[in-house]
Amino acid sequence: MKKVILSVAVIMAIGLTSCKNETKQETTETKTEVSKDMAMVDISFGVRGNCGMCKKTIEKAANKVEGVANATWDVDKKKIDVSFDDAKTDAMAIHKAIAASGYDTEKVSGDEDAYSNLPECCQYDHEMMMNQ
Ligand SMILES: [Cu+2]
Repeated sequence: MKKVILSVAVIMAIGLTSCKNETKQETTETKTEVSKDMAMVDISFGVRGNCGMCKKTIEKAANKVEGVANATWDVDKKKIDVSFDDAKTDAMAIHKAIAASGYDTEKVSGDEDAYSNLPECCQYDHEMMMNQ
């Protein structure tokens, strides 16, 4: 009798686990469909910076903005490409987030405190040409 109860419990546990897995998969699929429907906007604008460390800081700041899907800064061109959901944010919010991390953009100058806290090699020239 105990064995029967045990095997019933095992079957139920397996059943529950597989149910959970199926639910998870469905949720993922739904999410993918939603993101396909989102209106993504691509923009690019100038951002001053020097090196790979700047790249990390700038991209991290841009990616932190809710609605930003992807941000890539080009060290040679001093330019960032950003894809974002324009229902959630706008270009100005991204400019401001990057400026708050210490970096000049075309529209907003970098926060001075954040700039002075950057590693010395990252303290770029404020006269530097950008968006080349
Ligand atoms: Cu740097």
